[in-house]
Amino acid sequence: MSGGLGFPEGFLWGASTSAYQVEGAVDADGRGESIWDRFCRRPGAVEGGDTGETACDHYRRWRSDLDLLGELNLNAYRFSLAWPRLFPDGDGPANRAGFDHYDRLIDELLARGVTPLVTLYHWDLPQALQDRGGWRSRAVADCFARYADACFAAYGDRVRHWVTINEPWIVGVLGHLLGLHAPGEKDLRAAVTVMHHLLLAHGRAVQALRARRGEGRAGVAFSLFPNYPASDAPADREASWGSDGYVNRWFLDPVHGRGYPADMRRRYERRIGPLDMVRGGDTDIIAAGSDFIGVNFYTSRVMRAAPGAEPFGWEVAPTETGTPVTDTGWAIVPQTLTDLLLRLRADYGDIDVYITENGAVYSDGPGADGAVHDERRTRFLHEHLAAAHRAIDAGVPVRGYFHWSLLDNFEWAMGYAPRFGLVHVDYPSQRRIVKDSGRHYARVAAANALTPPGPAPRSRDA
Ligand code: IFM
Repeated sequence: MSGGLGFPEGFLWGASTSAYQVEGAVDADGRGESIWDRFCRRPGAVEGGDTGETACDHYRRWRSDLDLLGELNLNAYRFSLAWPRLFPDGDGPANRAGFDHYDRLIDELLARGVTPLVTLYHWDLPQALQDRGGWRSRAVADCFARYADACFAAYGDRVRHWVTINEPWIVGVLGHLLGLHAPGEKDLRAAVTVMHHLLLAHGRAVQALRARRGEGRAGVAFSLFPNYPASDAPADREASWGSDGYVNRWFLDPVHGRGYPADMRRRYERRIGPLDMVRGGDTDIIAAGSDFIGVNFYTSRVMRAAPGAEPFGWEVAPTETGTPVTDTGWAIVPQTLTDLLLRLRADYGDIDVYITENGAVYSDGPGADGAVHDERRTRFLHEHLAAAHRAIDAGVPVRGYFHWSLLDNFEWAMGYAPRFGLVHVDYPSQRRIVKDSGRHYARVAAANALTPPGPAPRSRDA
């Protein structure tokens, strides 16, 4: 550590994307259909009828997008492999053109001195597997293990960092309980089954990675939300602890060797009966030995009791007046990231942590001078890096930070309106403009230290 607000030597400074959100080119080079291609065609499923058909055209523009990483001085890039590009039918013959695409991308990253952090599953399940039951089917966890192993075989000589599954809670709850994400189901039992199979898939993939005896390291990127009670009332404290079980412990505990938390098991059993999707030996597979915790952090939850509220009789309390929020209304309380990181070490030990996502929606676009003065994102970024730094100072082994996102992109059911990028994308022309926040981040990454957000030099078109 270089002292002051310096970060540890070798710290990974990165940005994240995911295939369906940026690649476009959904019919190119033999790619198969994904559940998101299908879901986007469902009337009313996505704001404005948007789809990932073109997105940021990253599949074709990836080289110039890597130039942007250079402009931001980043030494790491997190992206996901599109399963349907590699195995168009999910589990059938491999698609050489798909494998070649990521081969080139990985080689070019390494040639530029950028460490790839590769996500295997960021929500674009091959539709052919959905037709066989999707993640509700235990067999899909086996398909995932074969897919993961093929990726380890193809890229494991160059890729050391693997995120197996991105945000199993979101896949379960938004995709299978609330129907807001693909495949659009609304059934609590399906959600719990899916979440279990995702964790099983993670464990099976880790076993496959270990069997190769290489240097690869793997972890899950969890969507983590620190929870706080709205008051000292026992019912609110119970709501906060229960919510922590629902969104955090249900995933962290089994993956990190503690098994499913008993309080949450009871809650689910009361609602859906026996959890017979969890078979003997599963929890050992799930705990097969992750090498790091991936933290996707956006906001925290202040919880209060709400008898009758689905699914467990609690709700998120309204954000207190005066608390800053993003343009999607998510409360910004950076200290809660420090709390979360400290808690991970207290509960799960000295395991490495990567902040695999952190970011905010701000809709600022180019001004009259052609630059994007997204002062609020710069502040958000700066305050969250300071929060991570406090945890590092207290001894939490945070090894890297990946901002969500490199580019404005397809924000799932919300379409293209929410903008998360360090780089602005003008979708009709596909022109990129590095935002002021990106320039601030570039200075921090170059210094490996948190420098004060200064006046940004004029942005130029990429
Ligand atoms: O865009 C998503 C990403 O795909 C998963 N994590 C949260 C981001 C912002 O909502």
